[in-house]
Amino acid sequence: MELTEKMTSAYLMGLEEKYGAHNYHPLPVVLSRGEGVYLWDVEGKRYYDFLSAYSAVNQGHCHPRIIQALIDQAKTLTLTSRAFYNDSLGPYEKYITEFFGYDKMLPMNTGAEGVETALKLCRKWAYHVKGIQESKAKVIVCEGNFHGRTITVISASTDPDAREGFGPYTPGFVVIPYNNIPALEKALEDPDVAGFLVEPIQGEAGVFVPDEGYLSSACRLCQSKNVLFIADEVQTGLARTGRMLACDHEDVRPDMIILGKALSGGAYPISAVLADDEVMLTIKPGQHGSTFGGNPLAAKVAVTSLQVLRDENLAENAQQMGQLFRSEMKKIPSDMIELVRGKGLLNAIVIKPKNGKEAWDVCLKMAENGVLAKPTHQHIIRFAPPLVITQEQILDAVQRIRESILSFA
Ligand code: IF1
Repeated sequence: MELTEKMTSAYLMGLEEKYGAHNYHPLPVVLSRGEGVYLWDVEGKRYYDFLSAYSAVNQGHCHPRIIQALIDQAKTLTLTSRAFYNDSLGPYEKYITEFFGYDKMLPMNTGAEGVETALKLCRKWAYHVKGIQESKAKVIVCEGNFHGRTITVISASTDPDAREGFGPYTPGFVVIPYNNIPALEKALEDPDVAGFLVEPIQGEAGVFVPDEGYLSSACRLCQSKNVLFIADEVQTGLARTGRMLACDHEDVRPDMIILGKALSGGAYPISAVLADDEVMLTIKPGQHGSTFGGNPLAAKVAVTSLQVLRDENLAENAQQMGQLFRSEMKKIPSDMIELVRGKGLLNAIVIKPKNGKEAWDVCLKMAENGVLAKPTHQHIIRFAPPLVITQEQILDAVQRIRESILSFA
């Protein structure tokens, strides 16, 4: 394709600089095509995608079956609103509730909306089932959490960038340290606590994997205090960590599960909350919803996205390729790599700055060498490729990462 003035990376980055809000600081790469584990920029350079749109593209970019489902339904019926029934939502609800083993599912669009929905269900359940006094319900959250960007969700955040300057904040959140059972035990002594919202692995905080047993102990403690254990699996779910849900590693069955991102394979904003009737039926007609929630296009795309995860054994592949990735990364002879951690194909390295070079510089060098990843916080680089990645691709990508890091020696 002839690169006209209009198509260069520089020109396109200039457009965003001039006409777009500056709410991100992207790596200077302008992408124009994706397929499987690969992305191409406008100049035609190919990259391994080691971010997967923050784990929304677990099935690989533009998965043929997902795209075909999108196209077929897009030509048929995209949106009816929930003022009427449609022929796709019921089958989707049946499929996903049987897939994960829950009574019901409430369909939304973004992950943050899924978290907001879970918080509203938790509060309704608190007042109508647990018997907490109206407007007194509290939800426990963890330091370092990331659950989205709405004002209520950032009211639970401890990250200054996510929350400063957006007050006044939604009350009712109790913050405890992550991966700390005694702290949870103490917080659960408050009879007004209705729920514990937690990421099975803290993604944004830097892929913090809690101690073995943390999730199961936390879930048991919540059950003993009649408090809802709410797992935010928006990033860790859908095969990313080597099991269909990260909670599956400890055989934990949360009272509520929040899904998003890869629920559509990156083709469309789709999120979902799963719960049993005691919680789900506390919300009555007219008390919650959204224009696009549960639309026929999302329903067909979500079912196909889940089928692909299962048919292609992507959790198993994530488990195996993740182990290979971590073992190969640990062989890189560089004191810039302080540690390698993660589960399945949700991994991160902590970079020790060297000669003034830090994680951002490593990511720029990796981009030069054909691997895309981005720092989370200043010194941590998250590596999360699509779960369809092969052994050969892992080894090739690690070699490029190795060259990039050793170039700072
Ligand atoms: C951004 C972070 C990741 C999430 C969990 C809910 C949501 C997210 C565990 C909300 C979304 C995205 C949001 C995006 C970047 C990315 C991110 F860096 F922000 F923190 F992945 F770690 N729960 N995470 O990770 O889902 O509303 O975005 O669909 O806001 O910069 P959403």
